[in-house]
Amino acid sequence: MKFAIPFVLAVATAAASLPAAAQFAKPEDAVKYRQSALFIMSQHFGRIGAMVNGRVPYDAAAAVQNAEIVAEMSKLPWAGFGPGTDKVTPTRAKPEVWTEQAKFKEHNEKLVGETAKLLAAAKTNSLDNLKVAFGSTANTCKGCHDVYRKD
Ligand code: ASC
Repeated sequence: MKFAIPFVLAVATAAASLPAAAQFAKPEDAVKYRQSALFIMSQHFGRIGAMVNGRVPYDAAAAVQNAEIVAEMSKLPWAGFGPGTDKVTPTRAKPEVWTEQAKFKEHNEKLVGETAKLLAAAKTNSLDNLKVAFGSTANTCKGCHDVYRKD
């Protein structure tokens, strides 16, 4: 299935503005949703990483397109960690996600802020700016994974 990026972004934006809880028919859907959003985010973040690390040539327009998707996707996974979703397997999420909700939320908000900065950096059309923002965003991913992900 192929969706135009504006459509995906419109859906993502609409979803992000809804209340976080009780939008899923069953907990398994919530888990699939959060894992899917994280997967899409990592694919597009990885494409920026390939440019930043010189594995593919720097393409300013592609960097912006990828960063737009990363920034939108970063808003989505958190709705999928609601009550009851801690019992669904398989998952790499640690129980602390649910027992330390306020701290976990701080990590969520940090990531959303970092990906907005990543997009802003991409729009400057400067590879140097992109490198800095990519590194900072990657550290934010890792900072949460180190505490809340099993591997
Ligand atoms: C990625 C990806 C992550 C982060 C993390 C950064 O591309 O899939 O989980 O970057 O590795 O430290």
